[in-house]
Amino acid sequence: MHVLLTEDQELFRRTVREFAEREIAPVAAEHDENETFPSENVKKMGKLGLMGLLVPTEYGGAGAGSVEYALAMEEVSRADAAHGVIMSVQNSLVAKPIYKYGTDEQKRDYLHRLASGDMIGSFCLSEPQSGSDARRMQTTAVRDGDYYVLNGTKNWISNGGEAGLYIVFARLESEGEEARTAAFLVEYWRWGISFGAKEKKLGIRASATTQVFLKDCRVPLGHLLGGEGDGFKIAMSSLDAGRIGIAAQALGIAQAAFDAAVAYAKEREAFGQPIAEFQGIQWMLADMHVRIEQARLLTYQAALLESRGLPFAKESAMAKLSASETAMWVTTRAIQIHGGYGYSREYPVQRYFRDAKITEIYEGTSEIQRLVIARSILRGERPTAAPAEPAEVPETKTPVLELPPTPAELQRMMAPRKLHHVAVAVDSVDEALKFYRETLGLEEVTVMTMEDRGLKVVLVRAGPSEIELLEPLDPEGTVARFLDRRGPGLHHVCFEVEDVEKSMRYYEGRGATFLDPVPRPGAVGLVSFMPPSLAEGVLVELAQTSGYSVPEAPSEAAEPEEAPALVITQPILRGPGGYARPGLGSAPDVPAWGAQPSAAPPTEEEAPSATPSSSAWPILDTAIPHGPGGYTRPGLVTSAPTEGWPTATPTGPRPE
Ligand code: COS
Repeated sequence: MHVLLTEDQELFRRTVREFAEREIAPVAAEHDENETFPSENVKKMGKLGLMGLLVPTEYGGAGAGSVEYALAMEEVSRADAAHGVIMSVQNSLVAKPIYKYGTDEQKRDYLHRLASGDMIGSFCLSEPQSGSDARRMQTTAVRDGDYYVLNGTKNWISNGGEAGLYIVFARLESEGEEARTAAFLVEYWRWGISFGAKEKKLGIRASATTQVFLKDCRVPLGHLLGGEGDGFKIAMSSLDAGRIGIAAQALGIAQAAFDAAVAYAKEREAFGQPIAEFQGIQWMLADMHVRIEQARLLTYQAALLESRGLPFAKESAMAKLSASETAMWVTTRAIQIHGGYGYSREYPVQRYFRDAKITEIYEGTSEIQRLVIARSILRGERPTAAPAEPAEVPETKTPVLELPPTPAELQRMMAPRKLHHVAVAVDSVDEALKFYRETLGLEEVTVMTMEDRGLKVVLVRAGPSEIELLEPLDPEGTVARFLDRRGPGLHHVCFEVEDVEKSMRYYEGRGATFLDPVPRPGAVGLVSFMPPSLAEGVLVELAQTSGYSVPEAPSEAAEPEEAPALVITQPILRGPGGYARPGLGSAPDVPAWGAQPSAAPPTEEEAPSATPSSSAWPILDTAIPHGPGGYTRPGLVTSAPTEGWPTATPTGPRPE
């Protein structure tokens, strides 16, 4: 654990590292090679909270401080510096100045969207003729009624063309007065803003860098950030904080190169031993490590000062100067250690080297950092205070990030925990229970009547799983219809899952469907059914049993009435599904399920598990008035023998 960090901050760092190694590192080379903006990953970063780390929670951000921001920047940039710059511009150059200097309305309008990553931000200060000498900007803003009209060209604009919101700095043109500067919030869709082609850069090639053109671009007065005349100071104070992020970005690049160099040195052999055994390599690695740690201490120092509301402009310049020069130094040596392989684009170390260079240039060159440090030494702690700074530093916290699970973790999480029960549709639960109790010696755990579903349900414990006996009370219910069509037997299998709703969404993503769009209360918990068409004719139930209490069984269910004595007047034979039941006689031909010409088509829930062979089973040829459970079903209501398999769905009240 680093001496300047808390345990929570270390945990936070580990989470970001895991995310970056999983989501960013694997695609970094491809985005670099193709110079493509990593939009998908930006969305994921937004979801995790990285795009709004510095935005207070009241505006939908993570409410983190500068230290967490530095940690996240380092870890993201260790995987890919281009992702790092997208995140740094968003946080320190756009969201933070809006929070610091924006009106309530501006905060409300933009911070939530920036924090979620739905909107990307961009900071437009540099111009073709002014980079380091930022005060010489030529872009103008002229007030015209309720609008400012902006004209000019901005250069090297990170997130250019990808961003939805641009903070544009401009000189206010007003006659007779000394030129003052101002900052404006300009959305991408405003008339008069346009973007140049993507710059062809040496490094951070996945990030978008373009020119931004402003041609008579009208922005409402309410889009002025801070006051008239505050522009340069807002830019400077934003860059002070931004430089902590760039220092951390450089650290991440250096760390990635160092890690690669150590691994390679241990693996690569020369003159009969791993090159890590040579003192020349060892000293290089030692020096690289020391310089990285020096830069890290300076970076954390600047971040700590900022998060405590103390002056930090000099320290952030020192951190950026040190870390960026370290990144160049370390990546150069990392390539040297890799030898010829280091020069090949097959290895990532050359990307680190190319990416490192920009950290010595943007958000103030190394020369500007030296100038800021020297001025601070010679003139005092910091320049005149930035405008409209809030007196208090907002309270920050180390966010607990929730990493989305990996596909393998997700599969493990969503996998059925166990077979919860096998459900059997029966004519009489009491009769069936006799068998389970008396013959198999199993005991029922629950007996309940589910009025709303027209069912009597008994659960019998059988080892770690259960058997669910379903007796229809409602003649129109699905179980009654199931019995009518198929007779007693397997109705469904039920798997226990941790969270049935999440499982539904997960399995839907894998092509499954459910009978209900959302889970419903069932006998064993919150449940949802997959239609039999999915699993070779078997209805599959998912049940979330934890955190769900089974409705109390009505008192009569506690002491179940004696089942009405079964009067078997007909020989017990087999139905078309092969089940044995009273009252079914034999008959030579049974049409197959799908072949019943006038039968109502089985619903998904009651569909048969398999098509029985038409010749295998004898047919119902005599009728009984109703099933022993007392419900009416087709083919059982008439006293006259029926022709073939029943075709009508019963109607009318259930016989008492
Ligand atoms: N925070 C707040 N205010 C600041 C400030 C800071 N860090 N730095 C300067 N200011 C204020 C000063 O206090 C001064 O205010 P007053 O006019 O009220 O006295 C005003 O800004 C001008 O300051 P200064 O005279 O120091 O400005 P300079 O033009 O001499 O230069 C440097 C300042 C060189 C430090 C500045 O231009 C700079 O940082 N340039 C680099 C810009 C940069 O990083 N570009 C990259 C673009 S982003 S990729």
